[in-house]
Order: sequence, then C-alpha cells, then structure tokens
Amino acid sequence: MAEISLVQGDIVEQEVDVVVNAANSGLMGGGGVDGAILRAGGPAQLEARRKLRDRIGPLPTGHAAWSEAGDMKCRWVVHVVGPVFSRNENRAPPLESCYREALALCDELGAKSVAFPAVSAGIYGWPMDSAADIAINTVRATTTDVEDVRFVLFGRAAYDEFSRALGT
Ligand code: AR6
Repeated sequence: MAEISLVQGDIVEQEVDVVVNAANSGLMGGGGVDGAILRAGGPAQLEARRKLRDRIGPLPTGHAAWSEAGDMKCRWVVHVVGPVFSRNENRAPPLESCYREALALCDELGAKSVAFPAVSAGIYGWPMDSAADIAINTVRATTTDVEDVRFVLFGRAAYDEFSRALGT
C-alpha cells in the first residue's frame, strides 16, 4: 500500500518519478498548475504533449494520459482532466477516476513515486475541503505498486484541508 504524505509547496520542484498535471482536454497548457508544469518542462514537454494530443485527440474529463516531462526533474507527466465543479450535479465520480487512472498509469510506467496537485480545486472551482476528501479517500481505496504518493499543495489553507482529510 502506498504511503501518503503532504507537502506545502510547488509541484514542479518535487523529485518524483511522475508529476500529475491538472490539465484541460486540449492538453496544450493553461493556467494554474498546468502552466507551471509546461514552463518547467520547456519546449521538449510541449512537443511531447503535441504528439500525445495528435495520437489520442482531446482527453475526456475523468481520464488520464502520460507524456514525457521534458526539462522537469521527473520522468513523466500524467495529465488528468478534472471536472469543473457544479452545485447541481454530482461530479465526484470523474474526479475520483482522475486519481484512479493516474495511479494505474503510474503502475504501467513502473513509477514508484508520484506527486499530485489538488485536481479541480483551482480554476475549476471545486471546494478544497471536498476536493481533499475525494483525493485522499480515492488514493487510499486504490490498489497500486506506487510506494510514495505525495500531495503537493499550494498554500496553507489547502495543506490544512488535506491534513484534516488524511487525519493527521
Ligand atoms: N504547485 C502545486 N499546486 C499548484 C501550483 C503549483 N505550481 N499551481 C497551482 N496550484 P488549477 P484545476 C494549485 O487551477 O482547478 C488550467 O488552466 C492551485 O492553487 O491548476 O483542475 C488547466 O489547463 C489549486 O489548489 O487546476 C485547466 O484548464 C490546484 O493546484 C484548468 O486550469 C489546482 O488548481 C484546471 O483547473
């Protein structure tokens, strides 16, 4: 079973096999964590993303796909597309699926360590307390060969919500 830990900081600085990106379906970059990961990965990651997109087309919400990381310290970036938060519709299932599919891809790649951001909890508007519960509960319930699962949170408030969800 994976050991889950929390870090307050910038996900692009993590020394892990895989960094998970909160992407959009187009896969070619955006704001938030996606922009930071693409800047850190440079032109080589942009090219890897272009090849991925040309091969698979738009990545649907709730799904994951990997590309090379370019100039980042990690070996691979696993892109997931979280759902936009809705008050009228329960979109927890696709958010859970982002974490499950990302871990399954890590297993295929043979990755032993992975850093996740709080998927959907920024531009996509998901309340941090609920995003944290879903992230932690889903990873706990997923069987994986990954040994080190790290949630990398931007800011104290996000860190505190994940800490509560983890029970630490
Ligand atoms: N390291 C760790 N966490 C970060 C970093 C970072 N460098 N930068 C932001 N966060 P978001 P989403 C936090 O908006 O809600 C993009 O345009 C941030 O504070 O990155 O899934 C994509 O292309 C928040 O807590 O992702 C999509 O269009 C969390 O990461 C859309 O945004 C996620 O915020 C995806 O929106």
